[in-house]
Amino acid sequence: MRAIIGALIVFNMVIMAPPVRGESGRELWLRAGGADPVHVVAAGDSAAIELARGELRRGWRGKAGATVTLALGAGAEVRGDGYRLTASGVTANTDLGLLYGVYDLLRRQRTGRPAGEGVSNPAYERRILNHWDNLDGSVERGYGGRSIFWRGGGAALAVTERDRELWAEYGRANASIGINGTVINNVNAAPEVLSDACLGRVQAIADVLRPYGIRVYLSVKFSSPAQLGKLPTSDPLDERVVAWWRERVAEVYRRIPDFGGLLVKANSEGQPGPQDFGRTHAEGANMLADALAPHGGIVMWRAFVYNPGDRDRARQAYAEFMPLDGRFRPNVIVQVKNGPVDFQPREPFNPLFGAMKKTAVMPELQITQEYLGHSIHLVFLGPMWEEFLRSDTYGAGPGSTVARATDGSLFGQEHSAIAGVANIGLDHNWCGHHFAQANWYAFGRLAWDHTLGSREIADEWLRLTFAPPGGNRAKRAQWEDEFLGPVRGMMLRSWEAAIDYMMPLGLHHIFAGVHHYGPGPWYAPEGMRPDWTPPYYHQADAGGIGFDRTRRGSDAVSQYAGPLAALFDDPETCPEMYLLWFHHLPWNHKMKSGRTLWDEIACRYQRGLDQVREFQKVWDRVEPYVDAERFAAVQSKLRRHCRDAQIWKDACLLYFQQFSRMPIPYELERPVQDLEELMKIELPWLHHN
Ligand code: GCW
Repeated sequence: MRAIIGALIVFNMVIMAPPVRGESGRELWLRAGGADPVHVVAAGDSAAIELARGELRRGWRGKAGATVTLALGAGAEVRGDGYRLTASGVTANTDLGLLYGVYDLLRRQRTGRPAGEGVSNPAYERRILNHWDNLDGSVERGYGGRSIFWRGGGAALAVTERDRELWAEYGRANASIGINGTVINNVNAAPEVLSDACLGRVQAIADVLRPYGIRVYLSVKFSSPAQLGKLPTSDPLDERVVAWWRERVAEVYRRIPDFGGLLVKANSEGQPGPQDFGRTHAEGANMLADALAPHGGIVMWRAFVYNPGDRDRARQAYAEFMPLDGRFRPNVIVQVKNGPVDFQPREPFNPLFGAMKKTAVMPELQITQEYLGHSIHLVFLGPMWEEFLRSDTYGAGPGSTVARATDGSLFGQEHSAIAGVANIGLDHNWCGHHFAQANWYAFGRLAWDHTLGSREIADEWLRLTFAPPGGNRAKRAQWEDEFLGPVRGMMLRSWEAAIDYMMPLGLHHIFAGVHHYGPGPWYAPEGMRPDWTPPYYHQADAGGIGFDRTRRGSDAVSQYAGPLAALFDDPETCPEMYLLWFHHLPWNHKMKSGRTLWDEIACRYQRGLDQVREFQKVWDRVEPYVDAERFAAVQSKLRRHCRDAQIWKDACLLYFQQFSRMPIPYELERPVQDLEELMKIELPWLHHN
């Protein structure tokens, strides 16, 4: 009897409640699992078409035995690598367009959306990842492991089979979301990247990525002619320098005929640049552009410039670049970070957007969470990018959103592009945090279609990444109610939550140290550049808090188009989310809520922390719907996330209270830590001990 019961129990466990298969996250949003037979009729057999065929066979979930036609000749309505979904399959004007169409078709099947008919065109011509990967394999601001491209010089430059497999996996993931370019080395570039030895590896990477429609680009150091070429100068107007760049560029194209171009960080944070020789950014960029033009390459020239000693860092990119508008070659794109300071949790858009009308300008977003909790905090960046892309610059009147000012539709630039600083490394799940994959995904989707909403993107990503395979309609509905809804809600609130517990109401750059993770509004070591220390940004004193960028202050507001300048200049009309970005206000300033500024700040910190605690509950409740491996990984990250949000709240409130001298509103939780202790904590290193 006992044996029978025992057998029944075992039987039950195996048949009735199979343990949810562990998933490592390696497959990203492209998880395998179940395909129906399909016939593919295709126009040719190029590499992209072969990939498209393979994807259909591997993932078809439409009518079993259906025939899918992939055909060229989609007409003028389809632009670039866009495509049209039809009742019988996909049409496009390029092979790559067919591949993109197939990914869309399969995504629709997997997310339960109708197959749909209609045209989809890319918003930006170039949709590029920027890897801040150093040649030694480390990754600047990387939290997902070491570089997938580099591991050192010399013998370590040799390409292995494993490298090729990895790059192909990477290529496929990117192609599936429409990314078509990658800058494979850090903008803080080593001159050696242009050496023959390194170019061999670059060539191998380009060869692997080509079938996926991904072009390779390189970051270069402006002083390369002197450092690598041993010339006496790197002056962009010196003939020897011009000839040196021409030769190196020609060598790159000899190896990689479809090479994309160069990315340059010049005269920024100590990097060399044309100004070292009394030349302008335009003269420097144009010299490189002329070397690239015969080969069809472009220059992406970064506008991330600021000098120590300047009164307001936020004004500098505009001040330096606006006078150069119209002076750049058509194959130069000025690459501008979304905000005027530096990828802070929230910034207003950089005023160069919409203002530079005679120059191609491309947004640079940061996918890696340098200032948003590294790979520890769960922060979905879709809402931030949505807010940014939809911001109205008024550059050509109302409706001149950042998206339209950069995609070529408003100012008709020859090239359009968007870049995202990658969060990818050798970690098994690529990004360190399972939910950080959603940010890679969201970047690709928005680069293709900047009208997508972050809710739609989160929904899609969750379905692709977490939906259990198969299941009947009722099971699926249950999954949608109990997993999808709550987790999507958590994702959509996560960015605002992070702003609240880190830097609410327009506060920015109050991190301790150079790791940009933990709080440090007090941080100001002797001798450090003031614009690298938080007190420069928050300006807290007995009289109040915030950076005065009004007309009476640094006047950064005047860099925005008329209606916005007026809006931002007045604390009564300035959106509260940017209040302390633009204004220095007394602690008892009356907020829209009726609270004083101090009370409002305190409430925001509390609200942010409360949200993260709520996220822990949301996640614990969905345990039955997630495989054990990913469940545990996210649960443990949330625990640290919560602990550190508490540290943020306590540290900032106790520190600012020294100036406000006002009580923390009595209905809020009291701090649970001492400021003195908090000032000694070194996050995130605490976690690594
Ligand atoms: O955000 C800052 C980072 C630097 C980075 C720099 C840049 C690559 O702290 O690590 O350097 O911006 O964007 O150039």
